[in-house]
Amino acid sequence: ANGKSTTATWTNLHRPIYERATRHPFILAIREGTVDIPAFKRWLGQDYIFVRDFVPFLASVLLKACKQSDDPSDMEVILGGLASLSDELSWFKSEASKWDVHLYTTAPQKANLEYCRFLQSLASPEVSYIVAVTAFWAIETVYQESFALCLESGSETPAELIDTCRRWGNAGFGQYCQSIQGIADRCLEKAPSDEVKKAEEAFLSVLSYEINFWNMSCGES
Ligand code: HMH
Repeated sequence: ANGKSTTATWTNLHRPIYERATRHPFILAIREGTVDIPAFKRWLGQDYIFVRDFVPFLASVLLKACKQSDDPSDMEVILGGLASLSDELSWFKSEASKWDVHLYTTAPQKANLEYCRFLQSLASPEVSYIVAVTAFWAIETVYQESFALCLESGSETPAELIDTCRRWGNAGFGQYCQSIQGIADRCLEKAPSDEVKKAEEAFLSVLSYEINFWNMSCGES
């Protein structure tokens, strides 16, 4: 061992793709105050659909934790995350009405459907807790890092987008991501090498789905 956690090692090893996911042109445009508002509205409508599908995924992670985790505090972290999605869905509804985005008539685009299908595949009982919790960590961390960037001093994020950036960029959400990372690293340390390999592949898949999701919001597809 090199003294570094597995997730930290992967983030370094796969730095270029990690940065494409966490410093995407869409996020950089928010940070620079040059974001295209129709693109932001497209992201909002699509992300609501994504978060709705994220609920059963996270429920499946919770179920795996209850059955496979050796640490009872894992369940509490995951349950807290699941519970907060209720408030998040309400937030999407009020934000959408502010921007005049019609959530119920928004159709999921291809990149979103593909990402949601990936989440569904991870929810299968055949997928281990280690793989699922690693994907969960990556999904939340991409948003945390991305939106935290828009709140850093020197950023020129438009006032009407600050609330969105705070939702995922705030310090509490950062702590939550670190808790999930701690869970993933603890599990990965004890996992057989084929499971570690699968978890690394899931991490890379999440990064690539996140990049496609941002591209979709930018209007590339
Ligand atoms: C696409 N990835 C996407 N949407 C989100 N809301 C998150 C991650 C964070 O939960």
